[in-house]
Formats: sequence, structure tokens, C-alpha cells
Amino acid sequence: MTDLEDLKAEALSLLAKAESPEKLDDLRVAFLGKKGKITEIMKTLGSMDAEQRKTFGAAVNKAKDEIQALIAEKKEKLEAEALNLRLKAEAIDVTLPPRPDTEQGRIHPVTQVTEELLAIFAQMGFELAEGPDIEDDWHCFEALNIPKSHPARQMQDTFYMKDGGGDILRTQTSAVQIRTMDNKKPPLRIVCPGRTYRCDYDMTHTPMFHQIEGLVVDKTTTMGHLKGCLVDVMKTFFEVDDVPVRFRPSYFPFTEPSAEMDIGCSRENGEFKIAKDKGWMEILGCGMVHPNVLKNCGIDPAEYQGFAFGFGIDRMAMLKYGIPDLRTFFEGDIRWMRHYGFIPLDEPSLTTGLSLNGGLKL
Ligand code: 2NL
Repeated sequence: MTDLEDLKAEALSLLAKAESPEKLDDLRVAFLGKKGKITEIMKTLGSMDAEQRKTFGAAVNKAKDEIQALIAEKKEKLEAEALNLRLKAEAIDVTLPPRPDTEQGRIHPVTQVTEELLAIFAQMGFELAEGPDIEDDWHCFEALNIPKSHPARQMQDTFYMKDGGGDILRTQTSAVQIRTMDNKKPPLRIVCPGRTYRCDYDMTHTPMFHQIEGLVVDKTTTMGHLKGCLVDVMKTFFEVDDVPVRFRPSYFPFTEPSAEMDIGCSRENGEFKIAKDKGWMEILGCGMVHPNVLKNCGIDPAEYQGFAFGFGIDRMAMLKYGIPDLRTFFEGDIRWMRHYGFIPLDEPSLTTGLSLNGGLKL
């Protein structure tokens, strides 16, 4: 018993002197470690008779717990002191004016172009809707009338989560529109910008890219509205009065009829420019929302119809600002940003006033 008391007293006096986490750890090892003093005493329990073992065992355990608790307490205290010292030493005076030699950052072309496009859609009465990057099979495929056999659902095209739960990184932002239709009654007029993901990498494809999709649902919405809306957006975005555009019939499982829109452009040294009679470049897919998709979202296709479209933001940025290689967008090269990036304006942007998801949590 006295041995134990001595040991406790020794631990306490050493504890009072331990002024660093390392010293504290040495102390823990010396008393509670595999070959520590308390551990050694524990080992002697085996040679005692039952009664002795009971009382002495309890006392040793109590001493062990006490020392353990004291070490933990001291550790916390030392850590708090170290943190306070750091906070004092590394304090930042946020009231200081910026240093004149500090380099100003740039707005990434994707951010700039997203803002430009959202501002145009906002002026046309569209609301902003956003949703999660990780989606489930229903919102990304099933509700969109995409059959189980569709190539977009194959492992080699889509990033699946490792856990086997079937969740994926969204391949288009349509899932956001599904979520919006689930939660709101028509009339609807929304745009959904965001990151999208596909297993692909070359001059014109990166595994992560940016898309804007749009959706309008009302009782009398027609393909004429679709065409008028998109042509107007392109004119405003490219800042030209007569953008050459053409619509070609196409196929998507989620629209019927479906179309693709091409824009007239020239290509010199890999750089695209808006131009007449030089050639065409496909820039978006669109169509009238398939009745099955409306039904899947609880909207009666006999009462409502709608148009939808989707296009790549990155490609729009390449076209408008003459950036030849998509891969450079995501390399994070500071020289590239200095060249293609935008100097931030102090004024709030036109989209600052847009409410996210119309106040709904998706
Ligand atoms: C493309 C272009 C498109 C849509 C996206 C859409 C969304 C809903 C319903 C119907 Cl909720 N359509 N989005 C429509 C046409 C084209 O994206 O090339 N996609 C593969």
C-alpha cells in the first residue's frame, strides 16, 4: 500500500514539473506504459491470495485512473496555453490597409461567364436553382426517362460512389430541375448552373466541367418560345445583333421533340470566332420536356408542357474569349489566370439579387 502511495506522490510531483506535451508523454509511459511502474505493480497481483488481490487490485486501479485523469487534465491545460500563445503571436490586424505590392486576384473565366449568363437569364425572369453534386439514380436518370440500358448509365461514362450504394457524381444538372418540379407547382422558369462530371479527358473534355440547364413549364409553352429565348440569350451573351444559329433535329430521352442548336463560327489557329458562312459548331441541346418526365414529377402533361435546354459553360467561355484548350481551365496556372482572368469589379453583380431556389431547400 505504501508503495502505491509513494508512487502516486512521485507521479504528482513529476506532473507538476512537466511543462511540455513531450514531458507529459514521457511521464505517461513511465507510469502507465507497457513497462510502466503502475503496470509493473499490476503484474504482482497474480501472486497474491484472492482477498489481498481484491483490495490491492482496486487500489491500484484507482491510482491508475487518478494518474490517467491528471495527465489528461494537464495535457488539456498545456494545449490550451500553447493555442493561446499561437493566437497571440499570429494575430492579424484586419484594420491594416492592404500592401500596395499585393497582387490582385482574378475572376476565373468560368465564374465570369456563369455570372454573365445568369444575369441575362435573370433579366428574362428566370429563377436560380442549385442542388447537390452527388446524386441518386432516380434524380439523375430514372425520373429523366433515361432507360437502364442507356450508355450514360455505364460505369465507363459515369463516376459511381465506391460504397456500391448506386449514388453518382451528376452527369448533368437536370437532377436539380427534377427536384424543383417535385417541390414547386408550375409555372416554372428556372436555370441550374453547376459542376457536372463524366469519365472523359482530351482537348475538349475534362472529367469535371460546368453546365447551365434551363427549364420553363407553363400551360402554353411552345418550341417557338424555346427558340426565341435561346436566340435572344446568344445575341446578348455574344454581344452581336445577328448571331448565326440553326436548329437540327436530335434525340434525348428526356425531351420530345429534341433539337441541337449550332452557332456559326470560324476557326483560326484553334480559336473560334462568331462568323457567318464559315462553319457551324454545336453548342447546346434542347427540346420539349417529355411527358414521362412531367408525370414523374407529379405534373399533369395534359395540362402543362415545357421546354428545356442544356449547354456547357466552359465551351461558351472558350468561344467568347478565344481560349483554345479546355484542359487549361482547370490547371490552376497563375500565368494563365493573369492572361484570361477578369479583374473584379467593386459593384455588386446583376445576379446578387437572385434568390437561391426561390427560397426552397432542395
Ligand atoms: C445535352 C443538353 C439537355 C435538357 C438538357 C432537361 C431537363 C429536364 C427535362 C427535360 Cl428536367 N430536359 N434538360 C434537355 C435537353 C438537352 O442538355 O446535350 N444533354 C445531353
